[in-house]
Amino acid sequence: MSTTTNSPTADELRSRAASIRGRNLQMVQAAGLGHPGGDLSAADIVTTLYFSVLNVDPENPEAPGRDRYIQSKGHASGVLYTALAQRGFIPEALLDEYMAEGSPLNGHPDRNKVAGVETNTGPLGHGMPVAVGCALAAKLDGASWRTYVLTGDGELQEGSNWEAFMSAAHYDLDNLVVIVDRNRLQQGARTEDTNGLDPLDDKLAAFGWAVREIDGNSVDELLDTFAAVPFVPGKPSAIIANTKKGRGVSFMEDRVEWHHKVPTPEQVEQALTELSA
Ligand SMILES: Cc1ncc(C[n+]2csc(CCOP(=O)(O)OP(=O)(O)O)c2C)c(N)n1
Ligand SMILES: [Mg+2]
Repeated sequence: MSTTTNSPTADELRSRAASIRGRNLQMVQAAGLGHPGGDLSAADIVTTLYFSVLNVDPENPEAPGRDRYIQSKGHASGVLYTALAQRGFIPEALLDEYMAEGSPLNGHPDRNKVAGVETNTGPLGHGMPVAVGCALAAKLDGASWRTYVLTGDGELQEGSNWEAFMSAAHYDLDNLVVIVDRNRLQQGARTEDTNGLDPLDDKLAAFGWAVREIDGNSVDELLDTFAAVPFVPGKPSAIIANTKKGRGVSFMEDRVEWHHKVPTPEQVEQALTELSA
């Protein structure tokens, strides 16, 4: 099985992330729907995973030995589909049909419709439990593939995550990595004003995870951190990825309304100019 892509440099990954952000925003604008803020906060994480970390093969998306990437924050389907298209899992032209009637590119990813989508997500709080099941299955099989799961931070207010965190440590799942997109915003509010998560590192450590906190919009830090997995042998690895919602576009960054606001064509043009600078 091929891994990814001739080991791109950090600069190539940054260019790739900018390209994914731009195409993602065009897609949201054309659809008139989407979650651009959470797409853009996660763009560096998703790009680094698909283009440098995950052992996946677009020619054989269900290869048994592949790594599993589960995007629990399924509302950020825009960044997932754009990455899958640029990585060769789905035709790039399909992005023009994002959320159109009858399109396989639903607002929430569907594994039965889109090659490379590992599990259906969208209702928050479901990715972590599924990821624990995947990682436990690999361990029971003696297989070497890993499971990576991306959650939102507001999403961690769902109790199912904490049951999953607990069982991952119980089963010593050091083949499991959670990346928390810690953009500090959820739908309509800041996380710490809604149901605070801090100190998140201490909470995850208390649940038995090895934790690292990084700049989740830094490709360099992401590369270093993924290379260090498992952080502690025998423990699942948690990456608290401090990001900005709307990252890369000045008028979107850290603005709560861009959770699901749709840019105008003029705003997309401005965004593309900023992203290519
Ligand atoms: C169980 C459930 N409740 C509510 C929603 C509606 N919803 C979609 S996104 C979102 C906010 C998610 O915030 P966060 O996890 O921080 O995501 P991000 O900031 O990365 O977009 C909510 C409440 C949902 N999808 N699922
Ligand atoms: Mg958030």
